[in-house]
Amino acid sequence: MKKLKFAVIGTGFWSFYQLKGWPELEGAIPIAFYNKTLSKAESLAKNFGVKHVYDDIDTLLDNHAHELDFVDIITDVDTHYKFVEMAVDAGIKEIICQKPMASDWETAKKMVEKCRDAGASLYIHENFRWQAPLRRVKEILDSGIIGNPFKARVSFLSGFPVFDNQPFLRELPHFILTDMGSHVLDICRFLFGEATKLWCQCKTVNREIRGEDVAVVMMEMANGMPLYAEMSYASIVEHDMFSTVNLLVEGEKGSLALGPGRSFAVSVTTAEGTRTEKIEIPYYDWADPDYIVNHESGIHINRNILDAIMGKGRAENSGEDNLETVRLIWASYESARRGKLIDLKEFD
Ligand code: 89Y
Repeated sequence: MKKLKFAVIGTGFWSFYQLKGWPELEGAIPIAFYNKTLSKAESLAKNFGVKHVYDDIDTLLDNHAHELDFVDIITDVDTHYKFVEMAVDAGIKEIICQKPMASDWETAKKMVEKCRDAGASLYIHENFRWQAPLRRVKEILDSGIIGNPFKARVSFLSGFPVFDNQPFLRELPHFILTDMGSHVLDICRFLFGEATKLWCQCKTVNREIRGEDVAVVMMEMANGMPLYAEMSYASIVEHDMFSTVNLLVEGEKGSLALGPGRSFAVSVTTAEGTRTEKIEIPYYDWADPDYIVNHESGIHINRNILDAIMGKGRAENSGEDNLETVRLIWASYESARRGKLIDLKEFD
């Protein structure tokens, strides 16, 4: 089987897990790494048997653009646009970029437009919706067993010391909605479709960080259903949810719950009673146990993107699709700033 060649742009904390997801699929092989600190790229390159290592992105693109099937951008959010633009200008037609797409709404729109105009496919690596328990939740909702959902709650409540592994998160002027809201709000869209209106309130509980660490978003979905989404890195709760979400969905014929915490238990309650199944997450020696369901989901999203690149299907997380999640993030900040309900038709 021909393996697609790719370059990794950015070899920080997340890149190791992202890279480990690729060999599980056997369809893609990294050939070059870029990082602004060369030593970091070199040590990762040793680990993955990659020969070409750069701290100058222009040289990487000059030397390899002609042979790359795609690039995988895993840098800090404020550099995403720059690297997408450089890859597009170098003629690369398949571009994967980590979430969140960009550090603001205008840049995210510009990124999607840039790729569209150049005929390049942009994929946003928004992996939470690919977590195995959430795929099972979707299957159960689609089966109709709980009937039409009439209200739902999606929660991410955690006190996990996330800043130890990713110190740059402390400095983000907008933290919780860009970092976790990308996941939580994308899951809301994945399970329940688009929202029409939202209201949001944010708080900073941890005084050692620049941005907010708590947000509550109330949405009205296109089908009229109210959806309450909450996310927090300031929570001291019995069942910490890192790094997944908990859910409660109520439908006309029953309800569905995911949780508590990291139990990966999906319970369906109908007039006949409650049936609970535990979703087993396969073991990978490279995955961090604290992030296991999150790291494992990387394999599934990579498979979906790889298939799309090879012309074998549609990628769920295209730039265009993810822009709708980004819209929710920035409409939430706008709502929090103005203390107002936002009509999403008017937020563009
Ligand atoms: O982006 C988040 C994720 O996927 O897991 C943890 C994280 O990196 C920081 O909240």
